[in-house]
Amino acid sequence: MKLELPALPFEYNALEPYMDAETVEVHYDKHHRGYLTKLLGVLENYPELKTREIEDLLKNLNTLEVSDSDRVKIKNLGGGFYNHVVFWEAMNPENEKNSELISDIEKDFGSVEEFKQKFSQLAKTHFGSGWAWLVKNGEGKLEIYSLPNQDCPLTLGHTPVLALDVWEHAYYLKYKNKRDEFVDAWWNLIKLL
Ligand code: MN3
Repeated sequence: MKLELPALPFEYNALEPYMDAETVEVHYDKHHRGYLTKLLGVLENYPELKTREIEDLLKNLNTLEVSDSDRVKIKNLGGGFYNHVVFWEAMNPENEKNSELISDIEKDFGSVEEFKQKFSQLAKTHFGSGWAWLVKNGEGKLEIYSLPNQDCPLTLGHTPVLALDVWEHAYYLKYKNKRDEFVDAWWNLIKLL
């Protein structure tokens, strides 16, 4: 994916009532856009990196020829840009059940319900800002974990499948401090399962 903000694949109000239009608008147009804008600012010093794809930058984060402080910025801002794309795509109301993903989940977690419980638990108990992730590891097996801040599984050599943003900006306007309610409601937006 190029370093350009993809259009949100649905209207701001398309996720009501589980995610309110104001939250989606601020989250996409301010937070998500802001990560990309700031990333491009950092990359002004590295013209060659500006031409590369975001996945490439995050996979090779630890070997990029940049200063240590810029590496941290690229991790935070590049992750912030990429992670939100995964987040929005997974909630697209046009998504259809993905039978291949469902059978992989059944193989690796027993059942979709067991998977949802474990993933929800991670999202609810992650301390501070971060994300819950479902990824495919290097052996092609599904794994779940949470990561802090905007850390991205691509940097660990994993391929993101599903992502749930548990930064307060993802839910605070509607759910206030009740992250648990937000996590439970979020599954209604995941048509893939
Ligand atoms: Mn966010």
